[in-house]
Amino acid sequence: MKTQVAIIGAGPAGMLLSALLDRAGVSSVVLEKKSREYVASRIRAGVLEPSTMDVLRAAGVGERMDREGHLHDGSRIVWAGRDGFLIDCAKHVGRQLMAYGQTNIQEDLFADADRRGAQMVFEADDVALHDLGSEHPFIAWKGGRIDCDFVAGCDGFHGASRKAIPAARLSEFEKVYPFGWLGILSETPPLPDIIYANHPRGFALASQRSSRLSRYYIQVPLDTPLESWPDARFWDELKARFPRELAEAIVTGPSIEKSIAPLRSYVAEPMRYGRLFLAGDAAHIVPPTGAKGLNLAVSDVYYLSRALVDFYGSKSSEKLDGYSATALRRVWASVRVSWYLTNLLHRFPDASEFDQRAQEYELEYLKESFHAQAALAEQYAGLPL
Ligand code: FAS
Ligand code: PHB
Repeated sequence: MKTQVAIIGAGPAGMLLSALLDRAGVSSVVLEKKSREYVASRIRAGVLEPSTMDVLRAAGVGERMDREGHLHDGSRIVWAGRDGFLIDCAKHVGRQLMAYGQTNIQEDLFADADRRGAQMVFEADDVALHDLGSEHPFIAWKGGRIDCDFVAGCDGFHGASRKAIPAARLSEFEKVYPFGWLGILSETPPLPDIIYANHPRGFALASQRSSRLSRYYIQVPLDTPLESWPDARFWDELKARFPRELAEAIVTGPSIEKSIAPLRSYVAEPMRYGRLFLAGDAAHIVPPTGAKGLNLAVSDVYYLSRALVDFYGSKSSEKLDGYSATALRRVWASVRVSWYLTNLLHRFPDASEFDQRAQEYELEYLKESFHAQAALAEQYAGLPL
């Protein structure tokens, strides 16, 4: 098999790259380790930055998002039993955010791929990357071989791509947080806003997937067994962390999905090795506190697709040579604000009452200061592409 770009991973980064390249006449093949059903069933992100909406529309997969997604002026932060403040992106940035689940985006990307007859290989075992330093790299797996000009490593944090880069050529920056997020999905009407809660008992988040599908999270210790959180206990703890009038408005119901995700910040530099380009979680991970993970995958793919199209269109490799530095500027901006919000909103195991007070007074300052809110809204909405 031969193609111009071999894409490893059929998550949002890989499938969006396939769509953008196809629209520009650049051929690609997507190689995915798991089954299509498995990839399509994952419950993950839920909040889209304005630039993500723009890129999805440009890729021809924004129609259902615009029809079914919910626009929000921003997300709210509450603490100390009060109604807090809105991170008002509409006011400070002039753009709204979209609540639309990554699961839906994955479905939309697969439906688009079927419509355009995209080449995808699922359940590809033992994917290995070869000759990345040459002009003729290739990918081998149990089912065959793909000869290509470029390899896009879109295979997530645990994928094969980043591991194909010699350790001496990679700088890694990591911070692991001493807690996780226990998330549930329930077929209940959500609260109207996306709300982050700082509470001495721990962080909580109220979000949504549709008018009949709610997504909630609470911070839990890292060694928490999932079975120690029956639904009733989850709902009690979630309500205990929100101000009373919000807690009373939460509609409870049976969970249809429940899982615990660890939190880490991670960046690998550079996001390129020879003819291999990393995009999305393959290159970086952020704690979901800033709703950045999926949005960064989209911005990486926007930059990488533009660089590849330039190479094939005008034979210029300038954008390819600048890809890593360009993507990393936006990556580090998102990594920093996600780290900042994680420290501001969570109760660390070794936190004292002083630490809690300091968090609450930083929140008071944010509530009172126009400039502080403008700076936070600008970062939460995501820097322009
Ligand atoms: P993905 O991990 O989505 O996709 C990578 C794909 O590569 C997968 O399908 C995988 O099977 C495949 N793959 C792996 N190894 C391979 C190999 N060797 N060969 C071939 N294929 C291989 N972000 C938010 O903004 N908000 C959230 O609430 C949120 N919650 C999350 C919860 C969990 C449990 C996880 C893991 C992530 C969460 N994220 C969240 C981040 C998430 O949305 C990612 O940022 C997003 O999926 C990144 O997309 P990709 O880079 O495509 O990576
Ligand atoms: C979600 O809806 O899953 C969500 C919302 C905001 C976040 C993280 C996750 O910061």
